Amino acid sequence: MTTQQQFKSMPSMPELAAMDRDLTFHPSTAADPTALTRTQIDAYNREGYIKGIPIFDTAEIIAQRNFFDEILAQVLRAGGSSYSIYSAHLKYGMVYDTLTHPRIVACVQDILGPDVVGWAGHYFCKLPGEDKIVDWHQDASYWPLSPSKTVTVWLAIDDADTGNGCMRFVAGSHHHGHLTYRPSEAADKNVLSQTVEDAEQFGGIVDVELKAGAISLHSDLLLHSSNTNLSSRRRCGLTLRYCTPDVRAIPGFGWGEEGIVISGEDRSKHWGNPPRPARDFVVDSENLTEMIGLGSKTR
Ligand SMILES: O=C(O)CCC(=O)C(=O)O
Repeated sequence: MTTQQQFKSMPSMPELAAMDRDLTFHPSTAADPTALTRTQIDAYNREGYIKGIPIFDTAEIIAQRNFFDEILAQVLRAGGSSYSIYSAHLKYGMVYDTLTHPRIVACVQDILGPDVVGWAGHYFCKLPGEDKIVDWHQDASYWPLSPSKTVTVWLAIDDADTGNGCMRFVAGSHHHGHLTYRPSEAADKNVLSQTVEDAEQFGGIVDVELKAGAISLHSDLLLHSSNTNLSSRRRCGLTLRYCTPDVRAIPGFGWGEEGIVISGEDRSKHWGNPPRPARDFVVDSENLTEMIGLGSKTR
């Protein structure tokens, strides 16, 4: 990766509104699951999520955490925010390896089928005592992708619970299509930019407490959020995003270029399939500012 490396940009709200996107839920039709149970897949289709799947053992998640501690320290030293480490699968070999990790991909294949593109790795790290929230939103609402078939794996780097701002899901809300939102205001203290009001009208709210090393999976149409972290403990999650190769990235924002064909085939060669980055801990200071997207709102 050179200093000329460009990462994807976020479409504005008017640009998103002008896009012709299919934002309806596409249930999993995968047959013969190997990692998940049929009951879990049925729950994903019905509720829009699955939670509490152990992936990494203690030694493995400590290695993940040590790695993240290092890059977070670099980013904070450079003036970045703990939410600004996005497109991380293109920046760090460790994140590429996590995105393509067989135990995680097996769960994703049980939902999406054998052809899988991994298109993002983004850390959402709530520092201790932080008053920011992630307001109620649907991921697909932000993304220049159609149809809405992305599954997010949220990997707990730290233990996540109601005390430090774990994820919250509205069960079944993915069946309501694209929900109306308003632009968030400064008073909302939202890390992102969209706010869906009165989330509870779309279903029951579920706190997604996870032990470090475990994952949840959620549909890109599921309404979700997370509260402040007023505890003295950090809460970091690595979001890994996956879709089937028939999903199209609307041109002009660099999203198609970032997708890795992890398994099966991308017959139309729509996705860029970039190579594994060599870099791990050492980030040269010249391009750190660009890598962490200082000043730009990320998603
Ligand atoms: O980690 C969080 O608090 C929010 C993550 C999120 O919004 C997502 O995974 O789509």
